[in-house]
Amino acid sequence: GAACLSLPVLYLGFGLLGTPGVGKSTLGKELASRTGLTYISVGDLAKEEQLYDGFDEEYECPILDEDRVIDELEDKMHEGGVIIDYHGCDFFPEHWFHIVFVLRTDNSFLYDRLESRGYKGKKLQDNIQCEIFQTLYEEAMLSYRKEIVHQLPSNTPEDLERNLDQIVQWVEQWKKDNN
Ligand code: DAT
Repeated sequence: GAACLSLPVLYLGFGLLGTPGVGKSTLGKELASRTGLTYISVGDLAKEEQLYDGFDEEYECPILDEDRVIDELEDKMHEGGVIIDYHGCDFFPEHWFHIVFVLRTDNSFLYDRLESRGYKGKKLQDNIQCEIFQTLYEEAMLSYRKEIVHQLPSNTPEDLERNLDQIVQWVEQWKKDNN
């Protein structure tokens, strides 16, 4: 298949984190197509495989069954070459990731993106607060060695292009150093 055209990417695990709406799936999918890495959205996976354990009445959403998510992903993470997209990370095993990027978006941009996604009321406010308080950046800094956690601005299409260029370059270097 097409994957044979690129060098195998040994054991590279890659975390793409941040508040909903910051641009994880946009960046992750484009990165996958430029690097040959596999993009996995934990949210989508949970939906497809129904990896849930109960229902959160306050937020009106199913509660992720973290143990089953880990079971489901463990083999893929050991094969490597995977980009994992999720907002949180405190339940992922530390050895999964060689590098973690936390995307950051200014309030005004994020507000518009979440509103046009249909978020309103408490859900909208809580997600904006999550970004203001840099909750997910701090979670990443507590969950992984600080040296592997990087913040990237994700406000504009120019940011997206710059982030793509920078990460593609990093991945290319990683392949050279590790194969
Ligand atoms: P996430 O996966 O983090 O929830 P997304 O990739 O679905 O976010 O992006 C949310 C919306 O914002 C979507 O309409 C695309 C847009 N977007 C993403 N990154 C952007 C950027 N750097 N500049 C402008 N818009 C962006």
